[in-house]
Amino acid sequence: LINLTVLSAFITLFGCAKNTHETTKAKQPNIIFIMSDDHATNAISAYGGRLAEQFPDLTPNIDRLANEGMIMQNTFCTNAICGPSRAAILTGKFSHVNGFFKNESGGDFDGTQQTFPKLLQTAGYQTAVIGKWHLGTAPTGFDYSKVMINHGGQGTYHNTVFLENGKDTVQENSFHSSRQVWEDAKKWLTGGRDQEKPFMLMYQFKAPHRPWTPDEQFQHVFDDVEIVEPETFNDTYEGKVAAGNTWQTIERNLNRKDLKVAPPHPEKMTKKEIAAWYKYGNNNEEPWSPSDELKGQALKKWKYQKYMKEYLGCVKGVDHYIGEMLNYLDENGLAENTIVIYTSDQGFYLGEHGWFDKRMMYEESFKMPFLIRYPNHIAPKTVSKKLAMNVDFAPTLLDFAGVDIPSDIQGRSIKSIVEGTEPENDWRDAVYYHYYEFPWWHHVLPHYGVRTERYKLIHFYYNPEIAKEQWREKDWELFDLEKDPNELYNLYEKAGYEEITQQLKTKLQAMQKEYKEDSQEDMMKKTDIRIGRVY
Ligand code: SGN
Ligand code: CA
Repeated sequence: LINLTVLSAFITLFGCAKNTHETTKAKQPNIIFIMSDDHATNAISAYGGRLAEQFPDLTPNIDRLANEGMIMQNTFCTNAICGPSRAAILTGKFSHVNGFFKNESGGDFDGTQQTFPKLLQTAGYQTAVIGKWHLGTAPTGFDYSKVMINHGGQGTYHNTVFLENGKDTVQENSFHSSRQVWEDAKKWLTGGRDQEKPFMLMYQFKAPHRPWTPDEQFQHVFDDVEIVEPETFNDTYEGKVAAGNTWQTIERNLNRKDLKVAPPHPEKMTKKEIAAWYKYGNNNEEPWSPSDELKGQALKKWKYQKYMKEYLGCVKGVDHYIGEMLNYLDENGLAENTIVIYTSDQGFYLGEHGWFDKRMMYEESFKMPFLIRYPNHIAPKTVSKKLAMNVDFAPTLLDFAGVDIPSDIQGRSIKSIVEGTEPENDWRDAVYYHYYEFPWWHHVLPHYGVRTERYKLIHFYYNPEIAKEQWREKDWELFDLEKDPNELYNLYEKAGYEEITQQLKTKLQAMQKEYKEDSQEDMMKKTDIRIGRVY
């Protein structure tokens, strides 16, 4: 009898396992697209670098995705700023095609256009977006949405205001925004969706965005350490076109709000005075210092420490709530049939080149984290150095879901790359970039450029402060990333670089043609244009 029971249990188990395997194969995968705001690869241990060396266990949960799936080392955003990156991700199209090219005063995202969530929804997916959105218009293409709308769509770390399903305004006062987003995601996964259908959830944090405010439990993690400074902390910007004139320096442009220095007697101040207190030192005014003695390099070092401890505290929080999500998938039998992606809308400067913020086409802000896990489809611990862009995300997810990729999508699916089936030499050899928003917030001139595996060519084509409506022919930068990974030496017009410059210009023109880039006149107009929300 015992033997028979064992035998029948064995048969059931075997049969069951076989069945599960077959259904898994046929089933459309679930998708959890996790995105934070301003999280640089340099602050993820799996990517390595100085901070990973100092804190090998900085992001254990994000690292889990690298250990159980693939980490992509060369994924780039096509316009290193929030709304535009999100619009490129949703549509698979560059800013000049999807129409959302700057956060500020460039208008709002046209939600009537084709997006990958809409296409997945049509293909039978349950879709949801929870957390940061920042596209000006209400989300479209989602069965459920709960997105931050206060602070100009940026959301706040506390008392965050959300728009639920495009109609109800909900103020959440109980939790830090990262925890709130987790609570809402869990709620939707557990009781909010149709359990019979595959799902696609966009799980999107505000952190670690300015003003870098960690949740209480992560506020003091870095109190007793001195954060190591980057090699380029004191970049002189010599030979560069625009780097010397930005408003994103650690020394000059971090203000009291960023560094959490409250006025001594707020009760005696008007609202206007309090606002002025916190704004002081913003943009290019006198740098703010906590004391008369703290100036120059000492001030810069002090600000860097404060900034980094809070930034990394926010990163700890994001990582924690990614861990909660991964545990949830494990505990609910969802891990195997769910694709999990982690990325950020763009990178960020963590003191490199003396900066915070992003926008520039230099590696730290141009590069996005991109990690992807899909058990049985993507081999664990794999690393890819292939050149990918954020416009590739939409076609990739459609591809995994077995949905036809519309021909007007400009990115390419990286499915075969992550699955390791892409034939050698069949992939692109360069990526394209174009940034427009000037002068606010950080006085970074508009520029476009091309990056190959080894070189980067950037054109700062317009400077309305010098000459309105005038195309700038000569403001270029060229970097050899192999010899100069820190991008300190502009080689443009240096002897010996004529040929490579010519090749890169030819490549750039070909890409601009392929991607239907605007005319010179229209590019300049996009920088000058002032519609929609004005700062
Ligand atoms: C805010 C920040 C800027 C930041 C932009 C865009 N200032 O305006 O420092 O560059 O957002 O960021 S703040 O004092 O209001 O925080 S983005 O991630 O949304 O593109
Ligand atoms: Ca951002």
